Amino acid sequence: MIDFEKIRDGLFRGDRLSLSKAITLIETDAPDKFPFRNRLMEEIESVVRPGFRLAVTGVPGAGKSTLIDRLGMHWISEGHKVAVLAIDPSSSLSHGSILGDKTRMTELSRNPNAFIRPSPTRLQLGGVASSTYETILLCEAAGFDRIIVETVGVGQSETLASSLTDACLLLLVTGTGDDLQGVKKGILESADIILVNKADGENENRAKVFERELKQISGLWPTRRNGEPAAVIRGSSLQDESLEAVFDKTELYFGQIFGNGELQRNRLSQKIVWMKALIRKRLEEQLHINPVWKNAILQSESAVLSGASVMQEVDRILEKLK
Ligand SMILES: Nc1nc2c(ncn2[C@@H]2O[C@H](COP(=O)(O)OP(=O)(O)OP(=O)(O)O)[C@@H](O)[C@H]2O)c(=O)[nH]1
Ligand SMILES: [Mg+2]
Repeated sequence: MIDFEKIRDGLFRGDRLSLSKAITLIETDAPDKFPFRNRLMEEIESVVRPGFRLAVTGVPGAGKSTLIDRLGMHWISEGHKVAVLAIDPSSSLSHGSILGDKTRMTELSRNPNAFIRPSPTRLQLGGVASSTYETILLCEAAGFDRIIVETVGVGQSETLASSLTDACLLLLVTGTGDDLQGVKKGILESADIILVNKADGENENRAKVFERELKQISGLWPTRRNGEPAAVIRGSSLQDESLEAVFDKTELYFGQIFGNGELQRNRLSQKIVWMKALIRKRLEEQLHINPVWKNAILQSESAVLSGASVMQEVDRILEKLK
């Protein structure tokens, strides 16, 4: 049985175990827990806490987790509380939490002001979007004011990342197919800050060239929410001082979009995305739990097995639901 009050009160106190339980609750697929899940989100929805949400994206192995470890520790040193969520659209195919297994956030994972949650494994991409959005709200309600979403930069995940966060930091690495021909245009153009990462050792010179090339073309892309082209920088997680530029640019970007109202506007449109995702999710759930719908579908199943038209049965069911 769920001790709802205990989870909720613990969450508002900033207790990490309660936060974990709350996230597990919103990811539940057990119908008897749906009323608790819905009540929790109703109570959380109106809680507005100041904070920033950053997506960190890049191909597998680009150095996302390593960088997040450094960035997270930097933010904590400035007095913030940091939550890191991983979403991995490919894991819904392999049914494994790829990012979760490989987390390289050794310092952050030991820090009491950090909370790290690997990607949900069972959910489909659509479900991942709404549950990650809800997880962000839960983390903020628990007092985490800097949220980082780590996501692999393939296919749909950039759109997903921008529908969940305020800014997108893209990591590129030379010599891994991440040259100007190799990176998809859409991925480049959806980034607010581009970091040419692993600019160290043998890679250093190539990274400099790549940074220059990116700077030359970034002015041709649509401007970002701060009214400027994407910022292009280079750095290495092995050299702390080179990450100052990442820290500064991120802070600057947050300040700019907060100041010009774009952050607030973007969050409002995210609410609409969330609402639509929830409508789809709740309708789908109703198909499985509402006795009237379940029966109607069962009846149509046997009708089709006895030769009735699928199209007519679907129309008949939808008619009933009007
Ligand atoms: N030389 C160098 N290696 C780095 C740097 N950052 C990360 N690495 C190494 O690159 C490898 C991958 O780093 P991760 O941080 O796990 O990369 P990731 O992007 O989170 O990988 P996935 O979660 O699997 O997508 C590790 O062996 C890191 O030690 C860097 O700045 N320079
Ligand atoms: Mg990682």
